[in-house]
Amino acid sequence: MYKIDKLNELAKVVAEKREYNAKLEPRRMTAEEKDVLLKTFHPDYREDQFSVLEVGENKGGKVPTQLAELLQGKSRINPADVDLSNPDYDTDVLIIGGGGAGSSCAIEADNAGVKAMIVTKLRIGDANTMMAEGGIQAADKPNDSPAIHYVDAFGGGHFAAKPELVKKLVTEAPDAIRWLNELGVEFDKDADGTMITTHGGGTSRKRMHAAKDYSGAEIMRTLRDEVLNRGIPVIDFTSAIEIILDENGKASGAVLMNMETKELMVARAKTVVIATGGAGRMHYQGFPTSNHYGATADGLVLGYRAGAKLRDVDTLQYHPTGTGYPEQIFGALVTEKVRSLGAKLVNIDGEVFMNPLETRDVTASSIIRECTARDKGIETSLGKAVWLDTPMIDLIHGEGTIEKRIPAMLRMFGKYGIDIRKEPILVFPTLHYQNGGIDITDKNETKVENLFAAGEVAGGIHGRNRLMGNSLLDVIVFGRNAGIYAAAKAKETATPENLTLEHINKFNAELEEAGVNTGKVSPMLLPHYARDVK
Ligand code: MEZ
Repeated sequence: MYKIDKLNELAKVVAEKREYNAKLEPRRMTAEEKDVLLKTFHPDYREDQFSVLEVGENKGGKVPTQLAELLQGKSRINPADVDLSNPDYDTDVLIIGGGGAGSSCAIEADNAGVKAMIVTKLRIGDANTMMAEGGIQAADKPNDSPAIHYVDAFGGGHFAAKPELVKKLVTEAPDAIRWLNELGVEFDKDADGTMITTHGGGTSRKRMHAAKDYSGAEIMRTLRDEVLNRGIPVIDFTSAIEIILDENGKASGAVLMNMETKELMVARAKTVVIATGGAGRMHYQGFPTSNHYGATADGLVLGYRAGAKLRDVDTLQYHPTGTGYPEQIFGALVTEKVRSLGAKLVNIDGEVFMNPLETRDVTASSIIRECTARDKGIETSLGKAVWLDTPMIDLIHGEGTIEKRIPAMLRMFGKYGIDIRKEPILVFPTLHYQNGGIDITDKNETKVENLFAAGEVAGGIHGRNRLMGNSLLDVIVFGRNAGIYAAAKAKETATPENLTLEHINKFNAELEEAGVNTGKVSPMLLPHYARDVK
């Protein structure tokens, strides 16, 4: 039976070995070792948790079972009930999603001189961007280069990403940092103004730029201010529930739903950008999540029903260090920066069981192995976990480092009486990121003409595993590009006529023909434990 006193007792073992462990340099695993580890312990390899799609562009493809239920779910609307002849909104670029990608997109579309409009089911900034902690990668130091960043990111993603997307990600990274810096993001800098950079798992150079351990919140604050200061319209508490096409199958707007009144509205647009973020709140395989409340895979559903193709959606990222204890913050993110700063992962015997800066899939799998097959986890009220020896940071870098570099972590645990400067913390993997998504070109185009995608909802950038700090980077690089390309396309597109939702009838007919009835209505919009939004 789990007891707090017992935990405190076990933590003493970690303290006793701290000095010794701090000096250890655990070896990296070989490629073969990683391969076996992943196949045995990574949740992506649990075949019983996946289903094969029976309709749509990815027919025959494997996706998590909960996602299959939504992708093959019923629309929230009967197309016959929606009057498309008199749109409530008319714009050039309709951006679905008010996170980092949607906001960056809106700013660039605005720069291009077109009318852009954001629609978001919660409020602008209520997004995974806001939740990102540790930093954003960019190879902008003399010892680094986009080519080295490319090798890290492409290799870290098991060579499964689209090379042209990785190239774009890394080559445009330095400019993304410059852009954010000029917009007003308060990056950590040395006294001479040089940006402070650190390592992340799988990076061969220190290229993680951060604003303490609330980098995403700082970036989102800046982007949100910029969108609002420019007067770009933001329709909040309003979700997009279907993409509208025109008679030629081009994206031409979206059906919107007011989240409180359930009133339906129509937004007509020359181009549409899906920037709805991820899927952590699907809690695949019963995992807790580090994600924002609205991360329910909506964009995948919107895109799929309209005819877009998905890729790599059978691969999810379980961030190795979700909070394992206490209950109030179970699954909340413990930033990788904690490990970048030197804290090591330790088992019940006080043993450092791996190099803490292996890539995330490998680290998560090692922790799962420690807690299952090796039975070296620490039992809490919530299951097993391993130690992350946070006091090691001040031991290595000097007193005050934790307070200065990871104040949000100090505060988050401090609220529950845990002083991470003095005590190790308990961690276990948490559902963090959707590695795949809507298949895009290097111009953010989907398979549906005039339909673009950006940010976590887009696939192909990270392959089958994403490195720390490449997500904040992705939302900026591909968010900005989406704004540029969607605006350019809007300029050469006439106001769409003959809007239609016939593709929904067709999709329903396909489902019926295949005998698929998942009993789910989609997009989901809010987690299953939210107040009913049906
Ligand atoms: O990119 C991320 O997911 C990130 C920066 C997370 C973190 O550990 O802080």
